[in-house]
Amino acid sequence: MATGKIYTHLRSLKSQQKSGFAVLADPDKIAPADMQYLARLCNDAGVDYLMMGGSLLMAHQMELCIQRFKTESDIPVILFPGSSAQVTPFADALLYLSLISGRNPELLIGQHVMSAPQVKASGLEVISTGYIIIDGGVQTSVSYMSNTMPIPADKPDIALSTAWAGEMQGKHVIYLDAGSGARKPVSPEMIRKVSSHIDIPLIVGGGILSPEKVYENCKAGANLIVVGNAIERDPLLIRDMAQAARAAESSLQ
Ligand code: 1GP
Repeated sequence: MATGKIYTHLRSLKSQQKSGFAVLADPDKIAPADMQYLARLCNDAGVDYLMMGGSLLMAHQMELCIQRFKTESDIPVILFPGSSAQVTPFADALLYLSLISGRNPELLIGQHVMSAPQVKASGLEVISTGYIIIDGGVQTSVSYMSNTMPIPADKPDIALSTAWAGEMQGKHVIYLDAGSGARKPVSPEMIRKVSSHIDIPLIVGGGILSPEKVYENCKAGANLIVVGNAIERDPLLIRDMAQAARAAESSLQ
């Protein structure tokens, strides 16, 4: 059983049928100079986590972004890496993603072997993640870059079977992702089906645009909601989205 601080929190959300909220910042899209403003918004909204990661990493400013964020906030930073080049000890934790909806051996185990010495030495809390891509109605960066086919959006049984396989392999969390900028986010039906049949925390992201959608997904059983694009466009959404995640949790008690 993993015992890190962040995983313990995610497990407690699961066992209490609660939900948290994470803001995803893409280091290629945000400037280090904007990180302190983002940190203050996250503090005021009671955001649970900042996630950092992207498909490319051309700007090479991720570490600086994390450092700037941390000058203003104690909110833990979780890496959501597009590749092993995005592993840095400046963060607090790492979603150690295995793309179990795909059949690309590099993303199931290859990159993990290559980066294992670096990850071991990093001191990061490692959260083993069964990463499942769901068709979001448009080709997203993640499905193109990973060269894998997403699970059809109307096949919750395949999503559940994949999540079960991940859980039985010992993954710590399952992440259902419609992909950044998805036209259709993961459906509440699929979230409910997967969440109600697994004992590990469920993270959900991709194409979530409104606080109402956050609320609906939390009610369906998501334990952590991740939003990137919508917040890039309108950072003031952070407050209402974080509030929606909290409201859904309290009405479940
Ligand atoms: C995290 O990839 C998503 O799972 C983020 O998606 O940028 O569409 O919110 P958005």
